Amino acid sequence: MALLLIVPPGRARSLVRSLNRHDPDLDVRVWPETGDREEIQFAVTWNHTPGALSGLKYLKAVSSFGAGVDHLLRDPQLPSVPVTRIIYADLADEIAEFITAVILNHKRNLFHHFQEQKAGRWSPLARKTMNSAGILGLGALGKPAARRLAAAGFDVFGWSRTLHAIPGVACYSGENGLYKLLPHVHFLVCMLPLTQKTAGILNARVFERLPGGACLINVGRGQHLVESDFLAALDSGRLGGACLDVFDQEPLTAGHPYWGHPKIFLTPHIAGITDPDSAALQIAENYRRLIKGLPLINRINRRAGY
Ligand code: OXD
Repeated sequence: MALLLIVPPGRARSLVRSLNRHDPDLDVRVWPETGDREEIQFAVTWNHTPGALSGLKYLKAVSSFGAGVDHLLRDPQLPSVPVTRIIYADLADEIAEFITAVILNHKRNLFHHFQEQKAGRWSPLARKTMNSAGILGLGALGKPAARRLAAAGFDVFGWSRTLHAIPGVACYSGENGLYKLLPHVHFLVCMLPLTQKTAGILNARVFERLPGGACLINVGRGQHLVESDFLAALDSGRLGGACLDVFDQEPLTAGHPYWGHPKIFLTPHIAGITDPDSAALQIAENYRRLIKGLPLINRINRRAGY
């Protein structure tokens, strides 16, 4: 029985090292060196080439090497086996910290003042009166972010497919719920999984309901955002700024209008970076469970898409 890794080359070595530390008996193979494909029962992938898993006759489960599983589910030849993902408290904390940092920077005009410093100008700006945040997606990552922003003194609103109850967070669900929440939020944070229902959810209908000058933070997926609507909302002032951590195509293509846009702060998908050691712990655990026929941890609902 073997475990196959199809992960970016820069991440494979440390993941193998951590897996071997957690379980020295694991037979780990790194794509494309699969060895005997009939021995592979568990695969861990990040953005694998569609079809890469289809010839694995005895595959019993697949894990995403990350929190999102959209890259797996878009493979039309994905074998019909359980799918899991990597999620742990420190990752949720890291993402909540990133969102809080971006929000506080925007509110306190720190990016502006850094630009002014570079230009040798002394131009003080008072903090913005932006005191509310709306989190789209209240799963394992969204909830801690909502709690952290509430603890930082923001009025926090949350939206999800099914209604949640989180102390200190005004929760909404459904399309009507989304439209009710939007006028209240100065910072709109997308933490949704990418599914057929959420693709393109950040569109003109949403932007026009936000208060003028609101700030968008997207740590979900690039495909959540309708680019033309987004650029129009920035140009009209409906959106006063945005932080994008995720893009349709990663790395973001050279010459893309986002790179030089004065209202966009962009980061290269670093809001939360899967730690190989924490990932290895979960992968090794699920591998053990697979062998023993026990339920897998962090299993997703393939039909729901997350
Ligand atoms: C993700 C990740 O799913 O980086 O975006 O884990």
